[in-house]
Amino acid sequence: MFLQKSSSLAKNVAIVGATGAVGEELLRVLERRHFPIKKLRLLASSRSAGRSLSFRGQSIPVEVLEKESFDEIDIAFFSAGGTISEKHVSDAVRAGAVVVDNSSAFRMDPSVPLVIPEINGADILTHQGIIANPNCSTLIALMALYPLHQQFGLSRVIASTYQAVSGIGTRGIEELENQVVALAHKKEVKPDVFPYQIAFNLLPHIDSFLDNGYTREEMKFQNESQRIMHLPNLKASVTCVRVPVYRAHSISIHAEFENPLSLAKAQDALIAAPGIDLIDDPSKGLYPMPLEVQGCDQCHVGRLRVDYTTPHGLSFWVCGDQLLKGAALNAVQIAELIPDRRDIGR
Ligand code: 25A
Repeated sequence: MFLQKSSSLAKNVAIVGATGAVGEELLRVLERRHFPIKKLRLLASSRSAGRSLSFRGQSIPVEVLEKESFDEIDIAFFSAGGTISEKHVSDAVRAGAVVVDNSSAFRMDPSVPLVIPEINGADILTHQGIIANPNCSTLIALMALYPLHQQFGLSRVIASTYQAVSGIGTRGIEELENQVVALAHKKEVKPDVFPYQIAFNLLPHIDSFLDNGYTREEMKFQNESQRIMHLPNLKASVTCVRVPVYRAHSISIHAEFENPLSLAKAQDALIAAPGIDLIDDPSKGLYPMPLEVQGCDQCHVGRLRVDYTTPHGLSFWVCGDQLLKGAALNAVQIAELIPDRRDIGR
């Protein structure tokens, strides 16, 4: 269900991890969507001491994150990773802020809504101080899966992800850049952030391995999809792969549905859905690609075809900018829907 934007009362906003890949993108998204801000506080670790970031033509100093950083803050975006969220989100909530958390720390907490505004925006109304932003590859995949589910009733998903290095922040982007330059100069590379060389390679390993042979990242797809689409029985078997792409994720999806479907109906459902563009004319060489979707708010869907190996199956390919819809844009869209305190009598 789509919620209306909340009123345009100006808010005091904090960004934790403001100097990171998502933090800097948050600043740009807040600026271009004219998010009503009274005071903006930028927070990071002591590594960023002395830095300033530009927002709406002003230079704003970065402060070191402390327990007291959230006094008078209405909305706090957390984009510094799970460990920082686990440690500091409670400080922000205690100070009266509503937290939009980009990490995985609270995503499976039943008291915390996990939200993609185009899919389950109304869940925001149940928040108790924290709203979680979903995993980036799950989020991008669901932008296409959900309108198809509404039309045909989703029952099972098999997917492979092609995840950009930006998914682990600025250090991932720097590592790919450094390795490409080193290899171009015939120098040896030493992996630091990723377990193996990422340049000119593929790593079928994101997050840690579980007893069932899947990685944590792979299980997030099923677990988070169930919560977001309110489909507790949905099954998903996923392989997550890190690829040497800078900032857009791609997902190859085979989806099975309960009801009969046709290609034309599936195309119509995707064309009518918010937040996605159908780019699908292979005869003209038109299909989504991570380089093309970079910098776009919309996710791109294409290579749509009926899966002839199973009844009621569709195969397709989705690309989305991981730092935008996969993180900063979705977080700001959530913040735009948070009711003002006076509206909910806090
Ligand atoms: O735990 P997770 O969920 O796996 O997340 C791990 C990291 O992935 C990024 C983000 O890294 C996060 O820290 N990330 C998380 N979700 C993401 C998503 N959806 C995502 N990236 C993409 N998509 P990042 O480098 O992009 O941003 C880190 C921000 O957090 C601030 N920070 C770190 N520790 C902090 C802290 N803030 C407060 N207290 C702390 N203890 C960090 O600020 C940055 O803003 P900074 O001042 O520490 O960082 C300035 C530069 O230093 C580099 N850096 C970051 N961590 C380290 C580091 N250098 C060396 N060692 C480190 N451990 C960054 O490159 C940054 O530019």
